[in-house]
Amino acid sequence: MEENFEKTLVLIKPDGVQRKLIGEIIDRFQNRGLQLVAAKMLLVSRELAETHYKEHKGKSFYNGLVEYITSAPTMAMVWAGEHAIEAVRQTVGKTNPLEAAPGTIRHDYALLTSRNLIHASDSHETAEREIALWFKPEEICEWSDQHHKWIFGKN
Ligand code: 3AN
Repeated sequence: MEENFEKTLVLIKPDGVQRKLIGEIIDRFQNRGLQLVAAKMLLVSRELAETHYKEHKGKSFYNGLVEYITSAPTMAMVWAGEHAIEAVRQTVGKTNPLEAAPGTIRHDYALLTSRNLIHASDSHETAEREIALWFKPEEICEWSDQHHKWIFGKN
């Protein structure tokens, strides 16, 4: 496996699920060449939400953030590929949808930071911790992607 091959956690938060954007969001990552290796829909418990967002505890938006993520089902996924962490963050766009570049998911489908549709891991350490928090090892499906050499080929 290439040295830059990474896995990253992506959550389609309750606004994305309710607004029927799951297909569109999955399409964007797949079209880019990323590989889906785990997926499940769940109603997030308060405990999971608080652990996931623990670095925001004490901030003005923390309680609202926990309410939001636990309010309706979330679609949790793991995406893989070379530089997947950076590539996913780029496709998602900046935290504030008004600052997100045109063509990014947050720009194209959202207007407010408090309803910005997606969570994506922001570093190697975070990705590792978050994948382990949301998925059991046996829920991650390592499969051989036949398009791999056409997406990650080197000349
Ligand atoms: P990102 O999701 O882009 O990594 P973080 O980690 O700074 O951004 O924030 C996590 C989540 O907290 C955001 N996706 C958003 O839902 C919420 N959030 C962050 N800042 C604010 C804010 N100022 N007001 C409301 N919600 C916020």
